[in-house]
Amino acid sequence: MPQKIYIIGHKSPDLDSVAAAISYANFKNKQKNASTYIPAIAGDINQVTKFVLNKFNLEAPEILKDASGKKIILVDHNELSQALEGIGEAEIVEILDHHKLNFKYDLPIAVNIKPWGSSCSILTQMYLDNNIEINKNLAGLMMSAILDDTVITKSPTCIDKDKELIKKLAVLSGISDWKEYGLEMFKIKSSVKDFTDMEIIKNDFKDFEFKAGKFGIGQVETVDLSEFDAREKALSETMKKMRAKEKYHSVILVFTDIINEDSRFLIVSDDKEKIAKALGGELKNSEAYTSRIPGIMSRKKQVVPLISKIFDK
Ligand SMILES: [Mn+2]
Repeated sequence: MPQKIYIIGHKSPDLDSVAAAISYANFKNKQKNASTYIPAIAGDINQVTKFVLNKFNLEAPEILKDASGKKIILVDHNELSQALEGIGEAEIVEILDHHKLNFKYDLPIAVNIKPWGSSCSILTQMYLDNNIEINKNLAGLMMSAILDDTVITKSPTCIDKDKELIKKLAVLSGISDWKEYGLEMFKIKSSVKDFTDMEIIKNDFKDFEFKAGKFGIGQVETVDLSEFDAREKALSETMKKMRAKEKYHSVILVFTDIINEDSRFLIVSDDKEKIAKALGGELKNSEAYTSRIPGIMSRKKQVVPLISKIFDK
């Protein structure tokens, strides 16, 4: 029996973490080796992932609830606080990622981290370098993930390599106008009217361990920020409950307007003034909404470094 190795992205899976698991498992299974690679996800897929999988006739990977005793390849994350349950009792065999490294392990393992716009950019380049065919649907999936992570190339995390790969994948997938297609994706991401407050918060939410404590930072990328005006009080109440229950130092929700290319923040913390200041903004009202902060679009490259500068020393 070939041994099974699961390839899995982070909790609250976004499109890139799902697409990276699917495309890396396919890549590995195309190569001659004794193992079977199984794409997996650490939770339910979000609405844009559903749309993209459906569009390209692909199935959602199986949900893996517990990693204990399993062989695991982590994609699109390396901080164990973001990984699925039981990861401490799993055998991690490899990491492929594009986030800051915060990982310690007792054994030598293969680590492939590049400061590129998405995990699927790294994977697309690996397919090209190894002359492995990228079929139409896989090309569409990986292109969609790069467009999602780079906010249709507008994010400061997007590099020239990402743009080059998007163009190649656009040809392979038969989607000629990738910008228009990207906007269609982001309109789907923005439609959260039917979501509960908790669903909005948890839709794209990550934990970060800083010296001051655990921060939970969620992000909503939208084409219309005003959709959230009426919900700010309810959202902050839910975040307060979450903070108490799960012992967060702070819970922050980032609302990013991808058209205006700015963000505003809802902050639940004893240090909300300090956090708003660290982000370059100020608190607007009692619900701790900041003013719009121009140019801030990336949690990874802007929000987390600005906060860790103050709270991780
Ligand atoms: Mn990613």
